[in-house]
Amino acid sequence: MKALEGVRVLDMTHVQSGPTCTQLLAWFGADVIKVERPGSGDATRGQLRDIPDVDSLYFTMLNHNKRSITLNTKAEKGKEIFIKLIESCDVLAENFAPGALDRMGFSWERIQEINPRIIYASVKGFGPGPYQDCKVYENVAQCTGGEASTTGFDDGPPTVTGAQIADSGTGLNMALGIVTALFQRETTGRGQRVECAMQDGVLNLCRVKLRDQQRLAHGPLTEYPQYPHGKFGEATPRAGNASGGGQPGWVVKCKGWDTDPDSYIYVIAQAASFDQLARIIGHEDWLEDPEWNTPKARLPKLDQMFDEIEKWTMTRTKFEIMEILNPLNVPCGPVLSMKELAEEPSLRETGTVVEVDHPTRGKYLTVGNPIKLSDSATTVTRSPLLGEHTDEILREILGLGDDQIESVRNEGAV
Ligand code: CAO
Repeated sequence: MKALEGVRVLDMTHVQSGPTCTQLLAWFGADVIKVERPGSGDATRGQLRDIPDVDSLYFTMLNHNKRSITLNTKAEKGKEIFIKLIESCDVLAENFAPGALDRMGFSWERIQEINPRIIYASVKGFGPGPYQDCKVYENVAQCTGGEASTTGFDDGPPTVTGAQIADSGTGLNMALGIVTALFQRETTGRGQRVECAMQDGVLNLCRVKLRDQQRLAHGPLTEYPQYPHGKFGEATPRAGNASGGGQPGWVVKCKGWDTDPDSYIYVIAQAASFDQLARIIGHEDWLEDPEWNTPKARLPKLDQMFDEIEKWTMTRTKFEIMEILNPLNVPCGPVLSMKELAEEPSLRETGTVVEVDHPTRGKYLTVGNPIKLSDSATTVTRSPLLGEHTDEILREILGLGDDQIESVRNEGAV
């Protein structure tokens, strides 16, 4: 039995943030019914296509283990079917532009009237406030949530990150919100509203930068590369590759860096293992030198320290360094390319990278469930074709017969 078996989700999500959430619920065993507009479906089916007329990887990698029904929720007959689906589902998840569901005639009040036990969960770009009506995509939220202003180098522009912290990050938040609401429903018997703003989600992940904003009032941020030679302004600056924690860290070059753009490793020069690090890089002299042998003494010259570390790391590959430094308790991590991650056998073994077969695309790789439950193992199954389960759902959940299905189809509702 899967953890969420018996939970039925009416999935009105599209693009990335919402589908990330409902895919997780599906991986935990929920029956996720993806409602898509007849004809086109989720816009990502056709975006960034690598193979003509085949669902894109963008879509397939976000919609595993779901069923798809096409339904025009703006048509009268479509609304009737939608109401029946609301009645029979535990969760309604959506991430349309603000007010879209209301405009279809389905406000939270109306949804509760139809099914008081339903959990109605939404992702929006912003919470209540001046921007609440805005449409938002990933990088917009990275900019408005504090990520961009704090990422990049001091002398460069604000930088967005390749990790989809706003979309997939907020999807994770919504999944937790839904499961928590389901848990509370066990006691109250009532559903509730779950609202997740992408700006809030990004800011939550930038918590340490708001920490640093407040520390600025009490002096320079000594672990930032701006210290001691550069200037601090009024806001948390961009910290390059400096560690966000209390131990200094930086990305340094490894053997092969001049031809391989990913020949780098992140090294953390934590106090607890500094002696071992100094010895291995050939700086035993630092151990007795008061200019170097305390964290405080090293702080104003972290750039110099990492230059010395780099002289050593440039003589070894990133994997050799991993083998050498870890036994010395020096935390470090090779910069792994997507190619290396895709080929890593241990990630295949744990189901974090999975090969999936698709009827029109063939085999492709995806990222499986990053959350492993011992009693609810995840099996990743392919994403549905557009409307693949329309008849099945109309029959099974609405109890329609062949003639009725034919009739709603002729009306253009599905
Ligand atoms: N039947 C009938 N109509 C449907 C439908 C269906 N099954 N599914 C969607 N529609 C309609 C919607 O009701 C909406 O109509 P109105 O404009 O008349 O209300 C319309 O399709 C388009 O929906 P949208 O406005 O959400 O889509 P968009 O492409 O213009 O905007 C996005 C996309 C992502 C910017 C917007 O949905 C948004 O801001 N969502 C919230 C934030 C979010 O999740 N962003 C992350 C996206 S991932 O990068």
